[in-house]
Amino acid sequence: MESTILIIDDNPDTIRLLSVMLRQQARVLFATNGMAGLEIARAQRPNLILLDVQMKSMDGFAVCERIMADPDLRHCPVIFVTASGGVESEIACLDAGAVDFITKPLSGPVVQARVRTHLRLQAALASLDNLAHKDGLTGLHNRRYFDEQMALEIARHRRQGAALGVALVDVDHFKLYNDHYGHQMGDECLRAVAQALTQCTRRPGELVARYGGEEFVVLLPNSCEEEVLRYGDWICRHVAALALPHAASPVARHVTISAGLCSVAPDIEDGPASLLEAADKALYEAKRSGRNRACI
Ligand code: GH3
Ligand code: MG
Ligand code: MG
Ligand code: MG
Repeated sequence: MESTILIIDDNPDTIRLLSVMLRQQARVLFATNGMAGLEIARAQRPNLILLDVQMKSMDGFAVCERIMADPDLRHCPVIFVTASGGVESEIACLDAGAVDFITKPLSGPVVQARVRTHLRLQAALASLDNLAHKDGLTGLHNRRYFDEQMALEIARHRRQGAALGVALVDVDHFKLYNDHYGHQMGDECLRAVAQALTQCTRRPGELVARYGGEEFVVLLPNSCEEEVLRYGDWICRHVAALALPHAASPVARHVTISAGLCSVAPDIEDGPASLLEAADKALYEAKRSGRNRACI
């Protein structure tokens, strides 16, 4: 896939020059001031940013600081483009969080070589990040990522005194599914359930992850008991409505899920374990009372 580079520079001549140098290597976007650059970066998620140091309204250091403070952008490498060489300016650029800097006057081969190196590094890091945080079978986030996010969300909800919801989802009689249809079809079924759960996300901040085996977990920020229950009913109905055949199921002729829910305004005592434990108890109740349902 083609890489995207964003050039932020207040001098149109520099933008033109850099665009010509880089257009063989990547799709090039540009902005002529910091604010516009940040907006484009958030919308387009470039693979690399070339950032002018001296700009009128907001200088390159201020732009870089905002990039580094933005969780969605801070993994995007920044190369400063600076007129003033010298040790101090180089150190200032690297201290600001840039991966590299290029000094003017610009040399085509130097710009291309540095950009090539950093695009390669960025791609390698992105693929490592993907391996560390995604589940290979379903493409959902994995448990490691979920645990990290849940700890952050608990801290945030505790500060704000807001209710945080959790749903533990488990496919009903999945062992019988595998026994009847084979492991490969079982994998397909897990992918379909994962996709259905993703379709049921409504708000930004909701996170669906594969918790392990045929279990999924959903983090529902700012959700009270009533909202969490509504969500639980919805996903159970949505998965049942896929009508994936499950001839061996004692519950229905198709694949169903059970969901264990909880919603609390976390206090000092509540860590991830206590919320998950509450959801797990509710899941047990959903299983015990007949499956294909959500309990809280
Ligand atoms: P219950 O309704 O009580 O949840 O019954 P169950 O059969 O779903 O529960 P159980 O824990 O006995 O079985 C889970 C099964 O899920 C067993 C395991 O082989 C299967 N499983 C776990 N991970 C995978 C996977 O990645 N692919 C496939 N195909 N099967 C998996
Ligand atoms: Mg400038
Ligand atoms: Mg299970
Ligand atoms: Mg199960």
